[in-house]
Amino acid sequence: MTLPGAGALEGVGILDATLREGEQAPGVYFEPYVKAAIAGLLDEIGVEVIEAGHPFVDDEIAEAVNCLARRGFRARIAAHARARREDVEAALASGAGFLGIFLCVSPERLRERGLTPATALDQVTAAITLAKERRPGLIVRFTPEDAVRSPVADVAAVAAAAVAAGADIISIADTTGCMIPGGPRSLYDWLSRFRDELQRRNARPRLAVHCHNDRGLALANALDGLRAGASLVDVSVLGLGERAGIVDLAALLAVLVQDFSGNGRWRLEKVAELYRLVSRFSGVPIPVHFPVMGRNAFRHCAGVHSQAALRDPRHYQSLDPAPFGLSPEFSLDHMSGCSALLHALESIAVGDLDPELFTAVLRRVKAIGKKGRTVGRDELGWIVAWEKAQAQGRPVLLTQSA
Ligand code: HCA
Ligand code: CU
Repeated sequence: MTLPGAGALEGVGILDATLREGEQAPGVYFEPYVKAAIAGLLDEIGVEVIEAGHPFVDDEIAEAVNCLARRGFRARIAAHARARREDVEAALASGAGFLGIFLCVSPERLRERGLTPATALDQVTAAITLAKERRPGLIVRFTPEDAVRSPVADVAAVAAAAVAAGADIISIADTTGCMIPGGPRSLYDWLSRFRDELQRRNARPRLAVHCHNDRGLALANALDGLRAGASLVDVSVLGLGERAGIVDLAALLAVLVQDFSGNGRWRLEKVAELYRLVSRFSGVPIPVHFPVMGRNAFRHCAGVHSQAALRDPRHYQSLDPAPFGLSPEFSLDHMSGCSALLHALESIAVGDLDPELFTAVLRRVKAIGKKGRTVGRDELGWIVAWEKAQAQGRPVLLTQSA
């Protein structure tokens, strides 16, 4: 039941990209005032960076980035930009304190755009130099897009030039979610080789990882990235983003706090409110079985599970819901046994039922469960009243309490 500790990860920060990558999920758009509300909660939770949008794309996005940048948050507000003068100008005008510049340096993409590794390097260097000259205090991140499908040495050459031009952070993007921990395409291996290549070029930037979830491995890959020395992880609420999205904020928080001694660094009790807000305004429901924030994430069902988890939830939980302001729950359906029913009856203040009545209630709960739904606390009260009246041969008043 106990898990060996995974060790501490000092200085690991979170970059939340819900407002930028999340808005790239089909049909998702947050009004500027919704962005302000989301950013406010992210700041309270304690993320290090809030990636707020790509100002060059749209005036309303630029305005929203500008408003957030002036809010005086503890978190840095980041603007996204291609490695182009016009994008960098728009990002600088937004007042963001963090600039993320991206360019794909894979041979195929360079060829397609008529670029060579040398011209790409010049383009990145020019964009960073412009940004740093105008705003020396700006934190600049360079992301070689689709880095992991590009030769390590090519990426390192451009990244080292970016660092020489003033980039503070290099973010390694698994743009297509193709990496596999422990497999032939491991982010740990890739990043380790990349760090060596950078060191040979005397570049020691902070490293970040941006992992897409196409294979459902985004979080696992991000943890692999941390193991290889990255110290900033990109996430979004609900993992929202292009296609299958990126790393989910709540799941990463749960792991960092409970498995990597990150306790006290983030205000987890605010996370549920943030998820409700983002789900409502993105129109994307939270899947019931979603880790941490799903309706069923800490809900026990089968009789054997409920019986043991009622004695001690840790028998069937490796995560503690309490820091998120949540607690274990026990569902009532066709799988339920005596323990779950007793617990539910206690929770609606129904005292001891005689054995026949108890059996009748349980039978009915199971019958409802077989119709494919759970029995709520209010419904349980009505069932008890109904079965009691049946047993006493009198009519039931459905408003009467048990
Ligand atoms: C994009 C691609 C990107 C960039 C990440 C970054 C990716 O939508 O622009 O700039 O850090 O996955 O590579 O999200
Ligand atoms: Cu992305």
